[in-house]
Amino acid sequence: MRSIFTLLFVLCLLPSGFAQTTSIVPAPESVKLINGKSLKLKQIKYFCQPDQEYLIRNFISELHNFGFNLPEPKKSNVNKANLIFRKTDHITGNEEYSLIITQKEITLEALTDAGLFYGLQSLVQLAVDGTGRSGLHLPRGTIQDKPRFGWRGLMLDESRHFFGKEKVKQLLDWMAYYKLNRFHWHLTDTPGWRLEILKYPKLTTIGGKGNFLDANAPAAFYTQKDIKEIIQYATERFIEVVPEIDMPGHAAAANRAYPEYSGGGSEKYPDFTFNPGKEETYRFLTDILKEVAQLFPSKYIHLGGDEVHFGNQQWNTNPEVMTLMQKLQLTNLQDVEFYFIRRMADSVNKLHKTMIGWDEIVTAGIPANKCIPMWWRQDKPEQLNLALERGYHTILCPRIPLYFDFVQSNTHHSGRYWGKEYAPLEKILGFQQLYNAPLTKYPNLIDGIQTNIWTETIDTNERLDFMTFPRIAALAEVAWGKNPAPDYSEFIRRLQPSFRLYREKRITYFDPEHPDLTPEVVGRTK
Ligand code: TNX
Repeated sequence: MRSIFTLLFVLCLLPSGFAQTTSIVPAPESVKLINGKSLKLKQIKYFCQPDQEYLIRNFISELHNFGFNLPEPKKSNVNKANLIFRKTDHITGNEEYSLIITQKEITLEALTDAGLFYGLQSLVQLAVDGTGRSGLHLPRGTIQDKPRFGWRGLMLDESRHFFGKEKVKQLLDWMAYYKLNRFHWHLTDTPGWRLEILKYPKLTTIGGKGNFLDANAPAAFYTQKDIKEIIQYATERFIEVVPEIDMPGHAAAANRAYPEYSGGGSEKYPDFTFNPGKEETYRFLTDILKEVAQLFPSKYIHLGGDEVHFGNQQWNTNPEVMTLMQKLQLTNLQDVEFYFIRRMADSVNKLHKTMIGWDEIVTAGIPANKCIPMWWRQDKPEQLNLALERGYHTILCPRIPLYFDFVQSNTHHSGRYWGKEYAPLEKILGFQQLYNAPLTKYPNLIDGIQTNIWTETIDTNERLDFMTFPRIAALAEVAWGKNPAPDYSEFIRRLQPSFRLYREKRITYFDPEHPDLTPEVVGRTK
């Protein structure tokens, strides 16, 4: 029945001709618009199941947030409604939706609430691009849409600098606007431990002090209550929050609080590691992970595992590590590192979660179904190949072009370069070309892509904005969209409504078309 209606509808469209494009970012899979009169709504009259009314409420509050003037939405019967939700199993993808806008009403169909949510996000974007803010002006037509990748992530490092709840919520709002769905939260590292652990309060009272630029900054961290609030906020936006507790390296903040578990460091990175030779270390860390597992509903816990060689030299002379090596016949420090990681992966498993780690873990000997590596070292393609050959589901977050602490224009001086390489918008849009070989050879193992926003050089909200916007939109374009080569100037055209919103919301974004109008927001250095 439905397909006959769809067919009739499509036939009706034909004579009037199509305008194919909207400004939606990321670009939907298929858009067919009809020229001519748009749909104008002064008030939303909705028809949906009671357990989906929250979606309408959130939709309206998002529109209010963007300055739309709309009265309270009204529940109606299906004949009088102008916004109709239908859950249907004709649609099979978890995040897929179909949107039909006629002269009278909007019909939104999806299999899941997530799909309905993404359909509403597209509506918000259409409204933002329409005329005025009193009521909604929407073009007529149909949109069929589903994401390319299931994992569309953004990582924020709040150890180097702490931004706090309000900024995180704002980032989550924008993630939702662009249909990103994983917030990876880097909560522990050398400058500060940012997550309250009830069993070990010194982690935050002592470990929470300081940041990358100022070791004496007052303690800044999230209480467990704050964390629950953020998770709730993210969940309403269909974003999963994945915590990272970095180990055995990047552990100096924890070691300041509980030196008894420190495995030492190097001259440049003092107290960088936990002590892998001590049973008590595993108990300590497992206790921490128990609280983390209870607090975060995500089925993943990220254990880091990166750059251990920066500061594990003291393991060589540590009697406990030497005893461990003898007992287990481990021949070098990397064996010790991997032993540590396997044990902690087991701990995560016993908590009924799956471990994620940086790409160093690929050779640690963890079974393929028990962890997910994130490939970040673009200069080590062999590490990605190993991961895929060994059957690991993998997430791609190569520094070039997905590290937003790298500059986005070669006129910029604050932030990282890799030799002469950096991370401009065009490179992000060209992600498929850059990594075509693994993407085409292992489409079923690459679960998605993500940006990592490391914050050694990002010390203010303004600079965080400057490094994030509009690159976040380009990330979404390649994470959700199926076009293997989005056209740069067409993308810039589609970004115009975003730029308008950024200005209204006082986001200090970088305008790649007018670099002279947006002077570099620089970070302080040590
Ligand atoms: C490498 S990416 C790191 C981080 C730094 C980042 C700066 C990774 C797993 N480790 O600790 O913040 O480079 O770009």
